[in-house]
Amino acid sequence: MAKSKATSRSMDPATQEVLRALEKDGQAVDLSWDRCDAQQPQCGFGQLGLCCRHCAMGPCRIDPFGNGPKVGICGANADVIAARVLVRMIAAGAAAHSDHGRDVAHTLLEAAKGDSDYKVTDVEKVTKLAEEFGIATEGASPQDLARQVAERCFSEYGQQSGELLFAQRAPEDQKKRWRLMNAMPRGIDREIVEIMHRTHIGVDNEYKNIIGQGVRAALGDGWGGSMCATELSDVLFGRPKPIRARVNFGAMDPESVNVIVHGHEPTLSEMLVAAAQDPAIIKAAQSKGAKGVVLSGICCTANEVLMRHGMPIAGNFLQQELAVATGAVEAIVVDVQCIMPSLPEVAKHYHTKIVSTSPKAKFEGAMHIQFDEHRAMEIAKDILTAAIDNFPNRNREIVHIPDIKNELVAGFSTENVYEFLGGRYRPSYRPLNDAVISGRFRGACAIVGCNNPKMRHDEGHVELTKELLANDVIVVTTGCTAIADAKYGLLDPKESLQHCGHGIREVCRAVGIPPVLHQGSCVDISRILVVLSNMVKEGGLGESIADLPAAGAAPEWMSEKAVSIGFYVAASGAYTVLGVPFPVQGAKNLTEYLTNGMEKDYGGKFAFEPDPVKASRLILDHIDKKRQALGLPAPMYPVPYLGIWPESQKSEDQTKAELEAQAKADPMMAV
Ligand code: BF8
Ligand code: SF4
Repeated sequence: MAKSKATSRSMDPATQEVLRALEKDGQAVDLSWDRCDAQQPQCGFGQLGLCCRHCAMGPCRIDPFGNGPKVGICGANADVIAARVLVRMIAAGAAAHSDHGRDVAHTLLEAAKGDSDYKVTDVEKVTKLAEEFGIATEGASPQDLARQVAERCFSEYGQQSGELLFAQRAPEDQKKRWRLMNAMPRGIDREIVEIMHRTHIGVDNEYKNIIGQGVRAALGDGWGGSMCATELSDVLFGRPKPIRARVNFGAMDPESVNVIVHGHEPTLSEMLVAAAQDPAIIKAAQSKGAKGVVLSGICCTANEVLMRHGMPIAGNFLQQELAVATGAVEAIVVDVQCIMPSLPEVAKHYHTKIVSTSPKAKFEGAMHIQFDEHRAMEIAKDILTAAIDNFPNRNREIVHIPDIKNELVAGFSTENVYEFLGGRYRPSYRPLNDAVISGRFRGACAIVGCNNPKMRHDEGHVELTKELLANDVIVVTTGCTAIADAKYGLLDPKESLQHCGHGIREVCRAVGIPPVLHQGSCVDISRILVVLSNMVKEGGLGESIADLPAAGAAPEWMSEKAVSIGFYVAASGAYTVLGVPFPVQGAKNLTEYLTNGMEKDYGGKFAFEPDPVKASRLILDHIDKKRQALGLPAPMYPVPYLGIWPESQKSEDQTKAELEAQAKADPMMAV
């Protein structure tokens, strides 16, 4: 028998188990890993960013070895070609996030008009947003405020000049840089359109200028479209609160109708959660011989509903086809983004119905039940009924749900992060800053992003997270990274502690939070931007995000949205380490700029490093450099990787004695 590929494809035991079961059955299900193998060797020109098909004189390609053409037919050189390709990725990514935000604004507007099944849930938040937008709040009803806030957000999309409102949340120093670089976003849509204009043949032919517009559009995503999506979702569905949940395939139930929500927008899935609790729906499921309906999720729709309702997560991006292959899923309900077109094809081997719901995202072979917020509850029930009716079609002989699941705590928002780290009696960012200043936390890192079949599933996320925790770097996370880390217990307040250094362990133990804070879906990386800005404003850690001992990482990224995220994170001042390089390495000047020169302009820059341990060293070196620049001490406790601090490390014994003394003096170990 051929050697199993399961172990090399994924580090997740549940994923491996389904892969092995498929191999054993000799089932001809084509998976992303198989298709990735079939694509090898992948085009070197594409990987290096050296091909262009922006006009019909082309396609053109540049010889990376200098033996063939050095420019395209129009004369564009490698730097221009690669920069154009890259910023078009930003345009697509920023468009995807921002359009999601626009849809949430639309839903809020309809809710405010009392014209749909949705309502304004978080009155405090909508009032705060109204104040931030300069809207008069006195005497105004929550609906009225919500309407004005939604309309104001809409106008941010179409604004032609000026500066985005949410971008004002950034530290002054960062805003100054953006203005100086002409990178302050004027309007969310405008910057995306301008990328498309500038990358048309014969327009912008200077690579740094092209990247400048990419930065501007990406900032319009992070500090605009994504932030709208996050903030308005909070208004509609409530701010997340720390909540327990389960993750991985074992969260599904072999005796129940399993429905998976997959994609990105929370609107329909919020309704599905409510509909699944309807006694009539449960009764209908029971009438077909099922125990009930179990709703779980994949990708960011899952993260949205997890954050607010503790809905279980079935898996992350690379698990979507395998969820079908458990044979136990009656329906996968999809909306937009990161949904593999292969799903209906995989589903042909099983009874699973793929139900598309967005007019923007249809799939050949899927059942389409179009979402309409005016009839949201009715549609949610229709979908669940279709799934329930499909239950008797399940082939029980092939059902294989790995009995593997983990506990996690999610639900950290910009607001409650400081409540936790600040304690109930002094909710501010001060204690968090003090923990960093004292060296109890060496620094902070945001680890985010996708899975990519070019890399061993989850390994980049999990290994990098573990390395950083061991070195007392607190981690914030979103998206598929959060799901990956959760599967290994890193979001479980107890189980995770074994991976942490002394500093993080004592804080997390005292306040009862995990050392990896799940902040939501990928649009919720906007929460991380606000947390970082608030840390700067709190004082003692420099004048801008670029001064913080902090970094960002996307170990397994694959989507264009991740390119936009990478750019708004780096251009907001954070050192950003990518496990998969941007397709630019054939363009020498551009690569040098992204990995070095752009730091001078924006405060942050990129590094490409697929090895998670090496990536952690880059991040720790960066954090240490920033600590040193701020005049901060060495990490408080011994850490496995010393970086620049070998001289000042205390011995393990010293630390132990100190810890014991401290525990006696203050059992709560106040930060
Ligand atoms: O927006 S991390 S694979 S699911 S793109 Fe997609 Fe990547 Fe997952 Fe969320 Ni984000
Ligand atoms: Fe070739 Fe220039 Fe056309 Fe690109 S824009 S395909 S490099 S001629």
